[in-house]
Amino acid sequence: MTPTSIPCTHAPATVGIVHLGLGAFHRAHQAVYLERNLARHDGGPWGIASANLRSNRQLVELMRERDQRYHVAEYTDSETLTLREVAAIRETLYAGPGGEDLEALLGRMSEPAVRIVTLTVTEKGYHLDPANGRLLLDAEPIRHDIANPTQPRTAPGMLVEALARRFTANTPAFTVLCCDNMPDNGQRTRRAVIELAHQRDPSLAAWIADAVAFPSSMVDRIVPAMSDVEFERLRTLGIDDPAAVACESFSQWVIEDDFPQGRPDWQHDGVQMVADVAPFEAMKLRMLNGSHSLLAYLGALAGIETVAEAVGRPEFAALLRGYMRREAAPTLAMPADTDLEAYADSLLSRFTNDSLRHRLQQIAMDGSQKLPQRWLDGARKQLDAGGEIACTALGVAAWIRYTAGNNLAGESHSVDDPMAGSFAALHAEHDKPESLIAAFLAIDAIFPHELAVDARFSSAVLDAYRTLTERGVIAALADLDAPTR
Ligand code: CS2
Repeated sequence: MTPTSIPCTHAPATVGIVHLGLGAFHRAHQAVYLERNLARHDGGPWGIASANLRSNRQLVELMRERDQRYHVAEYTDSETLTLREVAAIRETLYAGPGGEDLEALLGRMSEPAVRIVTLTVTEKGYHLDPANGRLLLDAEPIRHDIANPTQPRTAPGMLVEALARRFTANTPAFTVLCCDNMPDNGQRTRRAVIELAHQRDPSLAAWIADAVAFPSSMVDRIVPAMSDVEFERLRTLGIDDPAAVACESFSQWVIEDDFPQGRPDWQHDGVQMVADVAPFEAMKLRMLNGSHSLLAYLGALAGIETVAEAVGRPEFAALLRGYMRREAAPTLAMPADTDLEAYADSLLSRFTNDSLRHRLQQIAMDGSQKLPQRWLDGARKQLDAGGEIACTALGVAAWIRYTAGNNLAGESHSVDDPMAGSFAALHAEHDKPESLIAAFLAIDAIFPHELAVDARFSSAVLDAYRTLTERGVIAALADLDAPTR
């Protein structure tokens, strides 16, 4: 394989954006768009200061040691690779437990030159009730931030403290750009910040409501967690970079154009700046992420490890085609020029990219936070319209079975979810499928009441659960009416 290399040659940028959540996704997505922007302008005012809030001090240190430069390996397939050097992140900070940089981070967020704060803190980082989007005022980290507003631990707490400082200093507000996979992610972030600010000072909450823009965005790029195998592969290509990230070559970013304090001219860097992100967000969440979660739980129960391995099996590819065509696409209201069939085909082809070794276990994480927007919003729409929900119900059944902590062959896996403890308790308490399914569907932080009490939904989930546990994944997939097979 001969990679195409894109070195970084632009002048250093000054910091105009603070990012919360210095994970692999941020480094392979937003930072790459900014890198293109800085390359076009030979630097400029939109460099990024990027902070980790919960873990991974080591990455912050690695980035510092390497003068904040790292590589992004973009795979089209196992033969085609672009190696890009990125220097858009100008500063890295660690504000997690024992985080010595919290004050430096809040200081940065208070500077007039910082006009945008972007976030990738995952769904659970907002501490919202997944079903209704309200701030969980009783969650321990939020209680901490209410009691210690100037020493916040959560992303909403940091936004509120930084905005409070700007309010007091009469500095114009920054724009908050959420880049996590949630519907109406701008509105959700806004609500979290305003509800938290209200606990502290209603006049601060009123100022935020009035002065701060929270545009929504849809982000898309498959960026698996880095593995030793991938680091080794990059070493054989001459890239010995412990801060490197590998991803697919595809990338998409759709942003609601609402930046009262200005923004980079992203429209020239491949970003779609639009008036309304909602249709794109729903399309991506239900089609791409919804398919991912189907593969994650059904694949894991069948003992499959990666996305490419799963879609390489005809019955899983048929599942995704059937789900996207019959259950996800009918719930979407897209601009006229969107071709959902072509979108579904492109997703299937992206999933077959076996260079990525995208592990199902990674996608299976945090199901409680993901199910509502990936499957349940669509299922409600389908039921209202008299549409099909068989694949979705099978997914829900597989997720419930997955949360027991082992697959159908009895091999154990860890259940990484903020609600894992409650799931384990439900499995211990209910040994009959009827009562187990009823107990799970009664979790109102995940399942909206109308759906939980809809007999068409609950009986489909129960039937699918029985088929899965009595006859296995392949039989359950064969039972789906999948005419496209
Ligand atoms: C995945 C996403 O881990 C997951 O839940 O579905 O991270 C997915 O790879 C990205 O949203 C793709 O843009």
